[in-house]
Amino acid sequence: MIEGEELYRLITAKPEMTYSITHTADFDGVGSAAIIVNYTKMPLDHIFFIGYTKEDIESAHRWISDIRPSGSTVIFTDISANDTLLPYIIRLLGEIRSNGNTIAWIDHHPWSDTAIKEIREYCDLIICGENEKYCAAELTYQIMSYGGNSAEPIAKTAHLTDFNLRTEKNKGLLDKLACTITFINHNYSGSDRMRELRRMTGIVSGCDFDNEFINETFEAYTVEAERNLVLLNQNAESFQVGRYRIGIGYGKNIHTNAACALIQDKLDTDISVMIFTDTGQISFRSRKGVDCSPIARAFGGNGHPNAAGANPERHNLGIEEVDALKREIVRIASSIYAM
Ligand SMILES: [Mn+2]
Repeated sequence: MIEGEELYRLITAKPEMTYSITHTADFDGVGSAAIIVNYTKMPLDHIFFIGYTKEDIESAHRWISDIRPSGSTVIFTDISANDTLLPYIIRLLGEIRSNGNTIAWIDHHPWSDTAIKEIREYCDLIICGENEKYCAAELTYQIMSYGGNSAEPIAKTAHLTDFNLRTEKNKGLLDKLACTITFINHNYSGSDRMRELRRMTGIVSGCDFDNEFINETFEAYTVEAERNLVLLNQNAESFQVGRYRIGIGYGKNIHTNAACALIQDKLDTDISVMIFTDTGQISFRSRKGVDCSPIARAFGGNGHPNAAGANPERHNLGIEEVDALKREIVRIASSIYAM
């Protein structure tokens, strides 16, 4: 094991031998990589963005296998390791490790004891487990701030987005950043998606949140989202499960928070569920005091008590598949909450 300061010295001394694998879906993931870039000036094409599916872990594995780094440092940020993914993660870490690289893993999601025990074996530095105070970007910043506080605005902004601390004053900025990332993830795929996310990360690394690229991408999102929110408003429906009212809607190209907020506002739900028909992602949000994460875990996902997600390996869902999924969500929720 190494200390944070040693990691900082290692990667700032050798930015060209530093690699970042980070979460694709939100500002915490992008911000974590941006903080590393802020201090190291590492090349942007050394960043790889993934979600929480087996395919994602395998694509990161192919990326690393092609590069074959040795004597380098690979930092995972904001990536949750659930038990379903564990065998794929272990294989990836095994390969990185066998080439004499250093591995750091910085996360704030709940992990199982098995995941912690097994992944720890492969890591030189590991911060993991549910963290009620800090998101991944803040944990990354705490390590990197040996080099000063130049990335503080990134860490602070990530905290506000990840803990959903929107206010009248900051929501313009938070929504813009979150929705820009949503737009890139939904409208690009493969190497195009990587290119756009790296570009965004480069901009964010300079704390330039009012950048033209971000503003224009957000504008494009807004145009699309207006149409998509109208459709969601039409299809969202609610189910009474035990003492909770659960709202479920479907659609695509909408930021999860916006989609779930619409479902909650329309149907006065305790738990709101959004099914993304293109990616197959299922997102859960719940009122304070209601823990929605067990449903996500039942679908092989993970998350926090009030914000969780799962990504069953199905894409481009048709209406029958959406209906079947809704029935399955209600059935699973009944077994969790009914009493
Ligand atoms: Mn996060």
